[in-house]
Amino acid sequence: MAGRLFFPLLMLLAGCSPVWLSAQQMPAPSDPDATRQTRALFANLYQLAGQKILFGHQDDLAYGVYWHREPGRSDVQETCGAYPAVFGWELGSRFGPDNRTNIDSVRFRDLTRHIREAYDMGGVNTLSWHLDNLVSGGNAWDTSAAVRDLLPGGQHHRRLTDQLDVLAELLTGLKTAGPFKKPIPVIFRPWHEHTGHWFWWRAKSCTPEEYKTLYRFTVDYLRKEKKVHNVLFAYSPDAFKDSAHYMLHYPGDAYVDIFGLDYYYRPENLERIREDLPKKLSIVAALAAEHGKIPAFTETGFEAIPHETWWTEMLLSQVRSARIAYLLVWRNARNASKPGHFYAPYPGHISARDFVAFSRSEPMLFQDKLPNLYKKPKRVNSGVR
Ligand code: BMA
Repeated sequence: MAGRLFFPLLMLLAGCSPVWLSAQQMPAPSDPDATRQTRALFANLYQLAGQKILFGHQDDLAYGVYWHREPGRSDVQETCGAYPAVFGWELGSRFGPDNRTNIDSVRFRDLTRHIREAYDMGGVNTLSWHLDNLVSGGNAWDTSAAVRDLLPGGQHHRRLTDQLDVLAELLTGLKTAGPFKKPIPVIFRPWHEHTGHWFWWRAKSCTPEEYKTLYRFTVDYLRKEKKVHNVLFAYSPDAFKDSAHYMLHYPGDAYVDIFGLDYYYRPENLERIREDLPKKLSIVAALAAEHGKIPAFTETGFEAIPHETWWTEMLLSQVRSARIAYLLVWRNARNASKPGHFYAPYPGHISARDFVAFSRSEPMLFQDKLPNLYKKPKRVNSGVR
């Protein structure tokens, strides 16, 4: 007991105050029925934010710039010797009886296998959803109005529940190997980047109330109708002006676990992002703290990484003091399918050496050094570095 009090006291005096939280004070997932491992994942990510930053990569195990479907391969691992700690996967474009692959040609059966592999490695899985415009029949980038018609009472509501039915099956089917077959926890990030102008659920194509209803309906349907309890939900706007703008479409504390941000580096924004990114991440972290949620940099990257030292001199220097649990860079599309569309290096790439330094830098955490994220932490601090 004396030791437990002494250490925090010492840290306080040293000016770096990890405030230990009791079980009652510890924020919990938004789902009161979340599985034990999902609760543990929430607690661990909550506590890690501000101490370490987990590195994530979209589709890491499925393909790389120069390979496709080769077990054990990963551009990240082959470049720096460690797999990512967070694995992003995509669900779009639309589930259907004849559709066995997602929008990026990953077979659903491979996707669920990779989720299991990532879990077995101790990693975190996060799912994005570039769902087709279910009203027009176009893809996710068809911005014609659709949200209202898909809500309860809307003329195409059924099209949404049909998709959610398949998604629920996929989510409840994610089970650990071995005799106990426990549900594998995942982060689900629906209706992302709504402050951008490119998806049909964008701010311009529906009202804030309609967006919130869409988000809440998605969560409620999965939880209440389909008994899905292995999911943490992420809210991830793209660019935003200020806290009020960030919160304008927020569905509420009962629906969200992770406060995210999607923000990319582009040749034309390098000057602006230098100051803007730390500011935005600190707003996200402050709001997350206020609401007892996990702050994260849910999508980022610099397409083709055209600067040799981008990882340490730009990305790391701009996130190093941010309180975020993880950051995720986007996919490494195969050169044969979409040349130049990659966000992590591969061996021989001009930024490979710098990526190694980044991977070994103090705040970054890759799969090889992960603590057990699926076991309740013994004691939880507030995540102050
Ligand atoms: C986009 C691009 C597309 C891809 C989509 C969904 O950012 O990478 O090529 O189909 O994400 O993963």
